[in-house]
Amino acid sequence: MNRHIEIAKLFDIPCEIVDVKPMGEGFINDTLLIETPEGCSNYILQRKNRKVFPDVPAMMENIRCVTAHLKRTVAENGGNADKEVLTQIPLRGTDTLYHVDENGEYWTVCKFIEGSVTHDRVTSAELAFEGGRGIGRFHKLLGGFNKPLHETIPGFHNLRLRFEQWDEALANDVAGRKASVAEEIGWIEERRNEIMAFQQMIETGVFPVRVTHNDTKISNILFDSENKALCVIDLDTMMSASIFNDFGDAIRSYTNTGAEDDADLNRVSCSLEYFEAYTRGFLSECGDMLTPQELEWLPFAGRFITFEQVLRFLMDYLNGDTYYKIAYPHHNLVRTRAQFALLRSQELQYERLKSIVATCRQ
Ligand code: ADP
Ligand code: GN1
Ligand code: MG
Repeated sequence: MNRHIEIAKLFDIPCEIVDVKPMGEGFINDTLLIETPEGCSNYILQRKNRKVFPDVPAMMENIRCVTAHLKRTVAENGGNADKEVLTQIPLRGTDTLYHVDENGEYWTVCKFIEGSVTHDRVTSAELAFEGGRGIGRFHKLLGGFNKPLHETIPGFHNLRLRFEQWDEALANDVAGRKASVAEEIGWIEERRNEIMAFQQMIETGVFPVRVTHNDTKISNILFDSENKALCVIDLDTMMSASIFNDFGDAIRSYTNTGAEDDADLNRVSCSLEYFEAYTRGFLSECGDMLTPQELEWLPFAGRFITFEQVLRFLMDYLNGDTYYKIAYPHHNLVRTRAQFALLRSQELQYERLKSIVATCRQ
């Protein structure tokens, strides 16, 4: 029997399992579809990336607490908790949300949300608005959540830590690629002070610590068949941090007129139309709960997280491509350049971004 079917059968799935097939486009985990007969729900099987998530049990505990809270609040607000919130499935006869195989690999199962679609990029302002509304609503629903979460990837969006890793990568130059990317290294170094000044503000408590998703790119939200935001997925990186991680990563993803790894840099830019649409959608749901300081710094969030992504892709290239899945040899360098083009576009249009946020606040 297919080994994935055997693993799927360990979970509390109340139907026959017909097949398990690869699906999804994530860079981190392996995602498979568990097919069941007509009339039964399908499921998602995931092998969680142990290198990226050193403590999968703690991560699944975070997901258990967050989804329980979301299901309660969605139901209280008259929504459909089954479609709007991920349902994790435990191992048969237990409440354990993961299986560890003979190689020490971690596996999890959640319900497949039928009728949903995902997008890799924005194709209309309406879609950007909906994405913003979906993430804004997610924050609104989590507003009353006050359980401490495990920090499953320490310092995930902490640029102080990222610069420490960066300095180490440069010093070690393990893949021998440093000399060939001198210009790209300059992009990072020229911005170190400005980025660290913002990091310092975060550390000194100018902004509240919230429950954040930390990976709000467009492929991590399901839309319904009419492209209305349905369910936020990929909850692996849920932790306590600042709102800028979620707004910023979404801006990085939703405003890009090109692909995240576009080889044609002429296609890459920050669309003001999509920026405005996303911001409107986001603030329509959670604008009321943000502080004046958070609102003031929202326009910088996209630059902060896009900068971080340039650094992380280039660092992975310097480290010999050990973190992100790559599709071809210099993929991480292509990603670096494409994300830098997006960062430059945000920098050049920064005054416009600020005035758009100011207008959307009214
Ligand atoms: P990764 O961490 O590798 O990005 P994700 O959890 O984001 O993995 O899943 C990868 C893709 O699988 C998603 O972008 C989405 O298309 C699909 N997917 C994941 N979970 C579900 C679900 N519960 N229902 C429907 N599709 C899903
Ligand atoms: C990864 O898991 P996925 O594909 O949704 C990464 C994000 C990056 C993103 C870039 C845990 O997201 O931080 O922003 O790729 N996730 C992790 O596309 O590192
Ligand atoms: Mg994902």
